[in-house]
Amino acid sequence: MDFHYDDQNIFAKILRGEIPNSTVYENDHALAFHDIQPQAPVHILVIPKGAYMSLDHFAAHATPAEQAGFFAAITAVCAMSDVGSGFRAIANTRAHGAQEVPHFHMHILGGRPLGPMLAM
Ligand code: DGP
Repeated sequence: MDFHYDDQNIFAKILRGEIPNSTVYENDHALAFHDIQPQAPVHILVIPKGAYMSLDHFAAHATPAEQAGFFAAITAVCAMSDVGSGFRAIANTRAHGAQEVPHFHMHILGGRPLGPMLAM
């Protein structure tokens, strides 16, 4: 797989401070912020600070420290959000996954029953 990263994507601009965001958590390797178009009472995006375009790119090439930092951010976001009754983590990937922003991000959705995984 040829993972091409476009550094003009909107999340790269957020990481460079060119566009504001509503940060909920940050560490050396990851940033978490509220989705601008929330689809549930909890809708937080967790992104790595490194230049990875997708989950499979991140899983294949991120360092152990980057991967640990990313999952520490997931842990923190879940601990500080209303997701004790459950949540959904989604990583839309490339065209068939309907990925709009080509910087790896995990959606954390919760705060209400979310229904079936896919609309048929
Ligand atoms: P997707 O790439 O399809 O997994 O979803 C991208 C998500 O990013 C979508 O739910 C809306 C959100 N989004 C797009 N632009 C911005 C932005 O400028 N700020 C924030 N906070 N979220 C954004």
